[in-house]
Amino acid sequence: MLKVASADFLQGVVDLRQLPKNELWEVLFIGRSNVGKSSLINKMCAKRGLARSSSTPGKTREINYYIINNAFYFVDLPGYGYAKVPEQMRAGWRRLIEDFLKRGEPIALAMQLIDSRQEPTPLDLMMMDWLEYYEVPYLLVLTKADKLPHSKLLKQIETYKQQFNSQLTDGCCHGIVPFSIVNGEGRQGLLKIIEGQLATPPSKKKAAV
Ligand SMILES: Nc1nc2c(ncn2[C@@H]2O[C@H](COP(=O)(O)OP(=O)(O)OP(=O)(O)O)[C@@H](O)[C@H]2O)c(=O)[nH]1
Ligand SMILES: [Mg+2]
Repeated sequence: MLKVASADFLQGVVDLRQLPKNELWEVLFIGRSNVGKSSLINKMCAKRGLARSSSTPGKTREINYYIINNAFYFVDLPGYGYAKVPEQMRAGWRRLIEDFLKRGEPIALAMQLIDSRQEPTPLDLMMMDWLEYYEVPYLLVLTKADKLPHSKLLKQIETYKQQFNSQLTDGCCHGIVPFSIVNGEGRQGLLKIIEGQLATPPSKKKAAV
């Protein structure tokens, strides 16, 4: 089982020219503001305060790189969908994220986070379309699983499985996993999947068209 022995903040990136130059494998965390990206990273690393989390949506504005075990990166992407963000910033976000995915750098896995109590938003669906288009292997992670009774959570997973059946069978979606920072649900499973992806990494993506 993959063990997170060390996890350190490396850098925050607002411009792709600032990206780290060494090509280590990346594990990405993607999702709307407040969905729990930074909290999930902290839980995975068992290191409170590593990634800044807060109840103020839109806190993480940069692409934040964390180096894990001196071997691979966790990458916290800026959240989207925060209503108070001006249109100009939204356009900036789109460009940054799409250019980021186009780079052709080695992405071992992306975690697309969605609140377990909610349906995917149009921006979540757009994000998944991008992941499919750029052939990035990804997981749907249903966050804040502790906020749903177990039976409702199972039902929700089933609904998601049906909605994304084609992505699961013919696309790049590797699974749907519930997660909670409160009771630790999903942590071991995610570590196992990350370990598998790092052991047999997907072939490097073709250069962007
Ligand atoms: N109950 C519960 N609360 C959670 C869980 N994960 C995150 N939260 C809470 O949700 C809020 C937002 O979490 P963040 O990790 O800051 O969310 P984020 O996706 O990084 O947000 P941005 O940086 O704004 O994009 C915080 O108040 C967290 O404590 C969870 O599994 N269960
Ligand atoms: Mg954050």
